[in-house]
Amino acid sequence: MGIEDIVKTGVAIVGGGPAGLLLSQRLHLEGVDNVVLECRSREHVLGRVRAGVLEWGSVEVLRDSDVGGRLDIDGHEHDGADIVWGGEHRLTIDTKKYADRPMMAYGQTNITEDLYAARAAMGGIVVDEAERVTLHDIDTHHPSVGYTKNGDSHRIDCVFIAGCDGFHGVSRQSIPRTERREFEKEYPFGWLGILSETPPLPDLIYANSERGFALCSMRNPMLSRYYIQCELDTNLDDWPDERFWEELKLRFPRNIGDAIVTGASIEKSIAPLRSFVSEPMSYGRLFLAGDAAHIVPPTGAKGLNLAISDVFYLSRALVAQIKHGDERYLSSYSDMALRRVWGAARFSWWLTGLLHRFPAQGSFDLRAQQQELSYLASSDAHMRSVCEQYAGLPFEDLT
Ligand code: RFL
Ligand code: PHB
Repeated sequence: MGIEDIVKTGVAIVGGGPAGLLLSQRLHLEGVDNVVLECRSREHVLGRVRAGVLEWGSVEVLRDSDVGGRLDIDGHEHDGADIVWGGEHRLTIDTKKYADRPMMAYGQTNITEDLYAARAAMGGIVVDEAERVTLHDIDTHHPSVGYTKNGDSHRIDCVFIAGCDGFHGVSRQSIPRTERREFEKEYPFGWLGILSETPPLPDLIYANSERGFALCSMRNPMLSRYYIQCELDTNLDDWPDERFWEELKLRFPRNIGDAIVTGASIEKSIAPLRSFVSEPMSYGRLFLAGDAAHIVPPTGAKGLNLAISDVFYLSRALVAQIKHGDERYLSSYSDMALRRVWGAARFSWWLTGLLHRFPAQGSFDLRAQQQELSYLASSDAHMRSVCEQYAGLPFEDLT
């Protein structure tokens, strides 16, 4: 099949998740033309239930990208999160008090909807159901991206390519294996999550329990999100709603369990936990952002926030290069983004270790885990450090 259609643009963006759409929006606002290629249908992308916790820095980036309208009305500002353990103890990761900034509960599904609406309102080009996406000549001055749609072949000639296509995308794989260093850790458990149209608890609460980790979270006053640690080979069919609610309640102290309002689930899924970082985050004219370059276990609520900070750095760098011929930001993009990525990767790994039950955990490990929670509850110094990281590390500029 011959090439039927060639489009020229400044930045070809592979992936229409939060990273790709936000980059498109920020570039457009700065007058840099771009095209987004998404392999799935709009319905599929908007049907995914994922993150729910935003750092304040992320809220500010979204506002600055003209997509803060609904977030400011429907988002729920809160002071952090609680941790319960040992069936009776409770502490608060009070980011407002210790890090001077609150957190925001606002679903990734809503952010994606807001971004799609903003792109459409501004006439942005987002091609969905783009098949067989391939990257070409990424280490030259004339890169391109090919794809097919409805059986027709297309090519986008561009100045730069942004790989925002998530962990399973093609962008990272297009960097020669010898040019990549990958750091990976798989955890021996997953999270079984449900969404239900029930009022959430007023606080976001993580539980370290002898039955395994659990989490009560929220989306809006009539939408709750709950998770329990599960075996990797868990079958969803074995977890009807009644069994989920019963197990969830058992992992919290009695008074909290009793306060959970149960109801029919509207979504139920299992996510394996993994830590992964691929370095560097750029190769030639290709720049990676979000899950395409790194994955964190959800315990620290960092994945979406990292996607947003990557896009903040990358949009600034592409605009400086394309509009002002200033290459300093683009040449330091990978190093700058990776410093923040490793900060969040380490924190997420640490919090995962603190709150979960591991198969080979002996009595010593369990006592050390309990001791660290008691220490966190009693030490202002430790608490301040944890709050600084949960609230999100600051964004860097060139020195
Ligand atoms: P996405 O969201 O995976 O989007 C990538 C998009 O690229 C498309 N794609 C392709 N398009 C074209 N060609 C190809 N060859 C392509 N291959 C893939 C995909 O269809 C998709 O639309 O990555 P992005 O944009 O980097 O966003 C990252 C976030 O989605 C992710 O980090 C967060 O959801 C992680 N996460 C959380 N992050 C937080 O900051 N706070 C949280 O509270 C939080 N909770 C979570 C989470 C992730 C979870 N799961 C399911 C892993 C809770 C869970 C359970
Ligand atoms: C969520 O609301 O989905 C959520 C909250 C906190 C996390 C992970 C996920 O650490």
